[in-house]
Amino acid sequence: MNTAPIGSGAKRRRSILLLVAAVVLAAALVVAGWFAVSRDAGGTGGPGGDTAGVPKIFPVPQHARAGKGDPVPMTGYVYVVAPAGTDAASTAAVQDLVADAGGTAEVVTALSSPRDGSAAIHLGTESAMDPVLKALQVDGDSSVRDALGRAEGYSIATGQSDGIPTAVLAGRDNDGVFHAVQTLRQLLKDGSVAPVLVSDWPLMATRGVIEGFYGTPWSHQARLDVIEFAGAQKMNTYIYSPKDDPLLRDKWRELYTDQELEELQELIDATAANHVRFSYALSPGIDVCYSREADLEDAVAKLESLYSLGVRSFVIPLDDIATKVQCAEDLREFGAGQVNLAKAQASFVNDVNAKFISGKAGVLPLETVPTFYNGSGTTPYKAELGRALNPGIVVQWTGEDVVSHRITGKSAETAGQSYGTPGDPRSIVIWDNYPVNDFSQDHLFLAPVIGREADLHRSVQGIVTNPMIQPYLSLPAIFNYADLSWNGPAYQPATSMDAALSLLSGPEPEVQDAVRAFVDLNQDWQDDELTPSAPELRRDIDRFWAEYDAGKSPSGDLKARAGLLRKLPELLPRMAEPGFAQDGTAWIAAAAEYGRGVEEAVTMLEAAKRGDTQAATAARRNVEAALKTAGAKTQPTLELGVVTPVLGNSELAAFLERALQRVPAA
Ligand code: LTM
Repeated sequence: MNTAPIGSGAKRRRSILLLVAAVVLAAALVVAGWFAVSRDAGGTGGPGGDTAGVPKIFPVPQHARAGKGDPVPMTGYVYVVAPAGTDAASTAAVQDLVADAGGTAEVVTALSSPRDGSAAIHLGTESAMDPVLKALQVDGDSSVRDALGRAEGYSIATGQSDGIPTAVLAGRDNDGVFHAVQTLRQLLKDGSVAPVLVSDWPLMATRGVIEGFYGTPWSHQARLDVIEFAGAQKMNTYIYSPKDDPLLRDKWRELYTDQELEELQELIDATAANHVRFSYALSPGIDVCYSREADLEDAVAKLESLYSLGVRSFVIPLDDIATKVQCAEDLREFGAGQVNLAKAQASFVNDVNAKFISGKAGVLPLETVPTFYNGSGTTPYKAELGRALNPGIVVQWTGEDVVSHRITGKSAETAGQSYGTPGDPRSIVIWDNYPVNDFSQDHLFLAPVIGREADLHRSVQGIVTNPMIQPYLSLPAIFNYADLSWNGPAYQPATSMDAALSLLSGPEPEVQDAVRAFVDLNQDWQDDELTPSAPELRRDIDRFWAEYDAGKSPSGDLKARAGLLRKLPELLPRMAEPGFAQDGTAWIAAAAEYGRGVEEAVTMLEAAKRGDTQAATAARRNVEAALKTAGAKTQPTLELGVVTPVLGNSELAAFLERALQRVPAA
């Protein structure tokens, strides 16, 4: 499908990000759960005292409390104090924030004699920020020390320094500084930063997106947009692994053309600017001969070509391939059977590790996806892989199932043991197959991420989401995963989803309602207990029939919802993220048609009740026409041809059918 962007990326993205402050206010309170399965609204702010006046922040920080003193104004003259070596992207982002707030930013490396009426934002890493933290009297705060002692941690404090209102953004490292800026964006409200003390760090080291689905790979622009979105939500990983990119799989030996390298370079640069690591995944398993020197050399040459573009993270996925070795050399060297497949794969991946990864400064540990990548219990394959694979190599694992409804820490721990050796469990990254829809390309999965245990960070190195073929429709789930992986115990699915939808919708109330009505129609993810299909619509339909059958005049909720659905094609393109509507064109058109059909069905039922056969017959024809149009095949796919977009569990079609049965043709 066409996933090309609408409008100018940077401008559009900025407008989305500026809405964060409005978004976060929309979040409601909830009860925290051991499992992140609650669909109630939830809270944010983290422990650590009074949060009155502190805007909601997503991902929920570890500590956030109201600070002393006055807000720091951003509407006047603002010094952006960035000592030499401060992350350039963070400094530029702060400048933009000040400009967007209506202020004038001057970037300086140190502050002396600030002008009257000015304010300052200091940003930089720990030691450079120490004097300001001291001036604001938070240098001894235990939460600040905690944050600045952890990778990617940061603290934001406000107060008076050098005689002017001041905010400090101190990071443990440059990633931490960048994360602090993302939080600052959410703290900025009505032109000033509320007095706060935020101390924050991620609970998972790896947080991100794996473009790992079958179907049309994302467009270049979509990748750039998702990477920027992920960085703004404090994710740090984008794994480039689309199944239908021939140069990653079928033609894995082929090197990229100069033009392809240029495009990749742009992506790699974008990830760096957004403090997201670009991880390159080469999948040679389709026809690799694990013991053939030439194949090893080809794999290393391909990885080298990416290394020279600046990539420092690599994966060798071996999923969805033959479950036995395929060439005569491998049969001779390792023998047949799954244990020997594990031996052959471990030998190949170890060789890539030895020949390519080891000895290269700054390259992260190699990752692989085993051919048997789900289930936690031991098997002869896993035991052999665990024994033979270099212990430093990380395994990606999908949970107990390929698409796992629930993932627990216990199960992840067991998987670590099964893919490791006794006493030395392997480091696991969860490849989470939600909201991926390649196995159900007529559906969209817009339900919040649920069923992932809040304490998963204790058992795994990280989690990456495998998204839908539709990049922009995947943003709500990506937002959820960012929250879940940063601070699992504070993650509340409904609250996080509500914040995501507000952010993506933008400020118009009618658009916000329309987005939620559309999202309600696309909740149906395999397990009705976890993700009840179209709950709001079902409530309105049930109420309609109850009232109608009782001879009462139906309350109108269903009709109002139908009217909103009919207007979706007009309303959803007005979202702050217009890619959402473009991705969903076929589903939106079908929903609008069903909306029209429901309105006609209500008219038909009412006409029939009062004995107006002529009006009922006319409306009946319209209902039939809507059913037909909504059921048309309109969604192109890569391998399945054009399919009918399905909404939820077809509740709308079922309602129309039921209404038609009530009013037989005259
Ligand atoms: O999940 C893994 C490791 N591999 C594939 C994915 O590429 C695919 O997107 C998902 C969902 O269909 N299932 C897989 O087996």
